[in-house]
Amino acid sequence: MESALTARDRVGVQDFVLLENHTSEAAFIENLRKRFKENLIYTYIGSVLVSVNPYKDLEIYTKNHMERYRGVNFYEVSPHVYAVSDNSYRSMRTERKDQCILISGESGAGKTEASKKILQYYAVTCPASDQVETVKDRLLQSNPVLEAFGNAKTLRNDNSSRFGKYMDIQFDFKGAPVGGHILNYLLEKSRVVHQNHGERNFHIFYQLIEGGEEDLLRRLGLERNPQQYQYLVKGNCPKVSSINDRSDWKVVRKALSVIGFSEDEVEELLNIIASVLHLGNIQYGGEDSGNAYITTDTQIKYLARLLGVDGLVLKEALTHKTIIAKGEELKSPLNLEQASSARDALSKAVYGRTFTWLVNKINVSLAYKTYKNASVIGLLDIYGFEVFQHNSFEQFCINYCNEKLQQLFIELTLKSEQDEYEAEGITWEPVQYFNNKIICDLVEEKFKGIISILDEECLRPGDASDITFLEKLENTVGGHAHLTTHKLADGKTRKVMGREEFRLLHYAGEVNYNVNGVLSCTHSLCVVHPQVMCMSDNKILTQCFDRAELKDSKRPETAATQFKTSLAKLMEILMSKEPSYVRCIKPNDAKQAGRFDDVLIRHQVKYLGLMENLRVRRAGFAYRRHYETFLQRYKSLCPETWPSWQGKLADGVSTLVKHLGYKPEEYKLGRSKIFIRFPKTLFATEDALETRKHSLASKLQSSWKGYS
Ligand code: AOV
Ligand code: MG
Repeated sequence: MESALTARDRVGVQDFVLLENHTSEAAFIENLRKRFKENLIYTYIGSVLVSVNPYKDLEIYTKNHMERYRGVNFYEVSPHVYAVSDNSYRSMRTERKDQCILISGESGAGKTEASKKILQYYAVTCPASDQVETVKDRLLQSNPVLEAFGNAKTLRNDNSSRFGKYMDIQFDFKGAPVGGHILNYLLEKSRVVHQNHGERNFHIFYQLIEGGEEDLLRRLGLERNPQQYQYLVKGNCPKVSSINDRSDWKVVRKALSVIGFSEDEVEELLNIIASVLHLGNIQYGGEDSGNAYITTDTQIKYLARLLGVDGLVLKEALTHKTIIAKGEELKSPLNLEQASSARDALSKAVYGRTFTWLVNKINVSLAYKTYKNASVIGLLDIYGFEVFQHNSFEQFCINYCNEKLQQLFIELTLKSEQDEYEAEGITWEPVQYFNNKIICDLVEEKFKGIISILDEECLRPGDASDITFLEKLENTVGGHAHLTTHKLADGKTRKVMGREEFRLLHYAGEVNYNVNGVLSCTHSLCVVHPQVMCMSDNKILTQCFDRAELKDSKRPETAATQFKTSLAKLMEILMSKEPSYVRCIKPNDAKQAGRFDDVLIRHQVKYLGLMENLRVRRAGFAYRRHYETFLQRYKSLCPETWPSWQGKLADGVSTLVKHLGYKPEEYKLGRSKIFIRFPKTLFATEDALETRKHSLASKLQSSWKGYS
C-alpha cells in the first residue's frame, strides 16, 4: 500500500494551506497540476473550494458520491463541491442562518455546471415528501428552460450564460426543499439581432427549428433551416459539435410542462420566438436618405397572425416614429437605417421581456406558501468575466458585475478570517490585498463614475452622442489609473486603440470597450413599441408590455442605472447570508480535456486573489480544527484519551498533543479550536495514524491466522 507521503507526492495536497511553501505561486500551480492530472479537480484553500474545469465527464457525481458527503465533516473526505453543499446545508440547519454559495470565475470556468451539481445534491440528499418531489423536479427543470432562453454559444463557452442568476432554495423546518425564487440580471439582448463570428443566438431558436414537430413549424411559418433566418446567420455557426439541439428541444419541452406551463402558454411562448425570427427577416426598400418601406409582406402576415396584431399597424410601427407632443401624436417616417434599428429594437424588447416573463412564471411555480418561515440557501451563478475582440456595453456590465463579486469576496474573506482569530482570542498580522474597490468606484461612483456620466449623456437633450459620452469620460476620469482613452495627456493619440474606445484595467485584465451604440443601448424603448405590443392578442405580450407604461411620463431610468441598482440589491442579499465560495478555473482556451495551460492558469490564480487568500488563511496558522473533531480523529494515538476522554474537550486535546510531542510554538489553543502553525506537524500526526491502522490490521491478520 502507498504511504501517505508518496501519495502526497503524486496527487499533491488537498488543501493549499498544507503546502510547505505557501507563498510560492509555482508550488501552488504545481499542486493544481498534479491534482488535475489525476482528475482531482477540487482543492481547498481552507473552506474555499478551488475547482478546475476538467472538460470531460468524471465519475464523481454519482448517488454514491453524494451519500459519501452527506453529514460528513468537511475535512474528512476529499474536496468536492458536494462537501461545500453539505457544509452550507448543515450550517443552515444547525445554526439557523441563511447561507449563500458564491460561484465565480471567468467565462467557461465551470460556474453553471457547479451550480447544477449543488442543486442536484440537495434534490437527492435532502428529506422529501410527495409535495416536495414536485418542488424538487421544478427546481431542477428550471435549469434547462432558462438555459435554452438565456444561454448561447460564444467563443469562450459553448453553453455560456448570457444572464446573471441568483436562486434562493427554500427549506422547511425539516430541512426539505419546499420552494425557490430566482432573480435574473441583465440578459444580453443584443445577441437576439447580432452575433459575432463563431457565435450563436440563444439556444432556443435552434432547438425549435431543429427539434420542432412538422405541424408546429408549419403553424409558426418556419422552415427547418437556421440559414434562412437573418438573426441566425450573423455568426456563421448554426451547428455546434457539443450541442444536440434536437434532443435538447425534447428536454426543454418536457421541462416546461413539469414547471407547469399549459399547452396554450407554450404555444404563445413559441409564437413569440417564431415572431422574432420573422421580424429579423423583414426587409426594407428605399434610399438611405429617403423613407423606408417594407418589401417582405409574407413576414408581416405571419407576424400579424402570430402576435395577434393588425398588420397595417405593425407596418406603420416598423417604418415610422411617433412623438407625443402637447398631447398630440406626431408621426414621421424613418429612413432605411432608422427603420432597421427600430425593427431590431422591437425584437430585442420582445425577447428580453419574454425572458423576464419566463423567470416570473417559473417563480410562481416554485413559490412556497409560508416563505417567511423558510431557511434559505442562495446560489449565485453569473456570467463570468469576458474579453472579446469587440466589447460593447453588455460586456461592460458583465465585467462590472464580476468586479462587484470580487469586491464582496475580498471584504468577506478578509473580514471573516479576522473575526475567527478574534473570536478564538488569537493575535494575527493582517495581509495586504489588491483591493479592486478603486475600479468599482470608477464605474459606479455618484456624479463622476462611468455610469453617472453615461446617464447624463443619455438623458441630455440635444447633441448627445456616443462620442460626446467618450469625450466627457476623457474630461472627467481621463487621468484615472484604471482608465485609458485613445487621447494621450500631450494631446497626441494612442495607436493601439480605436477612436471610439476606452480601456478599463479590470482586476482580471484589460478590456477595450467600444462606445458605438452605447447611448441607444441604455436608452429605454421608445413609446411606439409598447403601444403596438399592448394591442396584441398574445397573453404573454400583454403582460410584458403594460398599458400603464405609456401613461408614465417620468424620466425612465437608464439600463446602466437599473443594472447598478440591481447589483447593489444583490450585494445586500449576499451580505445578509453566510457565504461559501467556489472559485472556478479554466484550464485552457481550447475547451479541451487534459490540457493544463500554465500561463492562463497563473493569470487566473493571480486575479482571483488565491495567493492572498492562502496567505490570509495561513497568517500564523496553517490549520484549525474544532476540539471535538480533532480529538475524535486522533484520540487513538494517546492511551489517556483512548477510547474516550471524560474531561473537558480542551483538556483532552491538550493532553493528546503533549503526548504527540507538539512543541509549544507549533500550536495554539483557542476557545473552541486548535490552531496548528505548520503543515508538517499535522502530516506527522496523519502519518502516525496511518501507521497505527496498518499495524492494527497486520496484528488482526496474524491473530486470524492463529485460529485457522
Ligand atoms: P461558466 O458558467 O463558468 O461560463 P460552464 O459551467 O458553462 O462555464 O462550463 C463550460 C463547459 O465546461 C461545460 O459546458 C462543460 O462542458 C464543461 N465543464 C464545466 N464544469 C465541468 C465539470 N465539473 N465536469 C465536466 N465538465 C465540466 V459563462 O456562463 O460563459 O461565464 O458566462
Ligand atoms: Mg455559466
